Amino acid sequence: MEIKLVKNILDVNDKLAEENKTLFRENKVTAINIIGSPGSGKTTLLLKTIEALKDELNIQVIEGDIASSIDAETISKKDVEVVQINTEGECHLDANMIKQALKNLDLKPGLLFVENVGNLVCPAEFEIGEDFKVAVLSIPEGHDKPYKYPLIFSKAKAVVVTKSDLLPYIDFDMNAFRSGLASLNQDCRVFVLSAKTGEGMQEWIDWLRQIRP
Ligand SMILES: Nc1nc2c(ncn2[C@@H]2O[C@H](COP(=O)(O)OP(=O)(O)O)[C@@H](O)[C@H]2O)c(=O)[nH]1
Ligand SMILES: [Mg+2]
Repeated sequence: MEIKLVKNILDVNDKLAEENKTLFRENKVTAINIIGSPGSGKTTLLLKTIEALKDELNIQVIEGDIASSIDAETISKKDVEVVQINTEGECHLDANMIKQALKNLDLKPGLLFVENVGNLVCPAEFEIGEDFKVAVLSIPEGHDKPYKYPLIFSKAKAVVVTKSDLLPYIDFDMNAFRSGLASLNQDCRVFVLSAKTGEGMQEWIDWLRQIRP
């Protein structure tokens, strides 16, 4: 009985996610669902990405947090359109939340970044109509995360390994990380970068310039 209920919830979610996707197609929007732990560097990565691309592409942002509008306020300082969703306890964004947020966004052809609630588990389970999932993993979290949280690493189109400036101080085994990821997902791009120093950012930016649904 309980299993049936969970399946129904996901069925309804998937239907709404398809509606969101249709809206993205109609408006020539590439939607990117950014998923990573709290503090992994998602907002900082977005800020640097916006700085690099906003003169050549329309960029819009949906921020998901359990509470507060801190991240939306930070993003709006970059002069891009941003909507904050407060999930009030839910550990992930779902398709209905995105559908409601889209009522407050005047979609423009370009990139829509969705910063999901900080969490490596639940956000991976809920489609929101995105074109791609991008996982963000910071060096201090450790190289074992693909082994422990396989779902997000198997679904991600790309993994951004952030805070590479901390590599000299932390025992992060890049080979172990890469082989863990490769065992789950052979087509995944990996970007190792520091939003702080700018090292490795160019490759990520160039990838964003050319990705299309
Ligand atoms: N050393 C270093 N710190 C970073 C980097 N990116 C983000 N941070 C810091 O990590 C903390 C969390 O970053 P934030 O972007 O808010 O993470 P979020 O919770 O995933 O959105 C902040 O103190 C950032 O300044 C980085 O590339 N290198
Ligand atoms: Mg954030």
